[in-house]
Amino acid sequence: MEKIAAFKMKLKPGFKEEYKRRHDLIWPELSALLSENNIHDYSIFLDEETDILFAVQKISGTGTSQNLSKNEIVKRWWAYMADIMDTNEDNSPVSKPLEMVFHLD
Ligand code: RM4
Repeated sequence: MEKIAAFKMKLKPGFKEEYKRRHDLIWPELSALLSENNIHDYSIFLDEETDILFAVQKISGTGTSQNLSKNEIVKRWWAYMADIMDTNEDNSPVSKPLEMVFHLD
């Protein structure tokens, strides 16, 4: 059963262009991994006032993109992104799940 998941992350100040550049060049193996894990329609928005990144994605598997922390491709991607994002000890982005409060099909 497909559902919409959202979460927020935090960008380091001043890195909007670099963040976009890296994501425009997202690794094909990461794209493929997300698709294989039934994660689609994945968008990330930036609130420039707070540097908060708002991520939304459709999921129909067991979890979101943030639940793939055991995968080597994800670990490499997170390490690559760690210099421009707020991260945990393991380089994973600090991510907070967000509750859906409205949805209109
Ligand atoms: C984000 C963050 C997420 C990842 C996307 C592709 O900056 O690293 O965990 O799923 O990129």
